[in-house]
Amino acid sequence: MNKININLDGTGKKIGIVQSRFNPEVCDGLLSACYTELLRLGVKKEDIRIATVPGALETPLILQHMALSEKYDALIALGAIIRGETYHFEVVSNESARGISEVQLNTGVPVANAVLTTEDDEQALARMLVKGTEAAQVAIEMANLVRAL
Ligand code: INI
Repeated sequence: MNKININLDGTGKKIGIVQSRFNPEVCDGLLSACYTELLRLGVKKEDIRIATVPGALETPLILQHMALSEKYDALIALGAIIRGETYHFEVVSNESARGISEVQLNTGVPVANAVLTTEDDEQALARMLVKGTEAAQVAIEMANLVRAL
């Protein structure tokens, strides 16, 4: 079988992160876990660029700019949309997820989506470290997979 192995080696990879500032405690937790994991996987500090945006709805535009710059092997979206704090939870969740998916499909640059959507703060705080760590792994795996094809 000519199956491509999962490759989590981040050596030499250039990563762009877009971090939302809405629900900052959760977003900082996501970033901290994500950054730590990227370093553990072998990405150099100087190869990680971080941009912040006001909220999850602004994230796709900045991802798109990063993707079109051709400077990055993969991108990561970090954010938190919490139902208890918004009347338009569905709009923000759906539009942000749609925009993030569109960026990767339209540009060919992988985007790991770690925009949490939860019922309340407690759920978001409980998930942020795992989600941030997973986002780093997804970004490196997808960057290596795209390169291997
Ligand atoms: N943005 C978020 O990232 N999370 C939220 O929970 C949220 N709520 O609750 O509304 C949110 N709204 C702001 C939105 O992303 C935009 O920044 C705003 O609409 C301006 O364009």
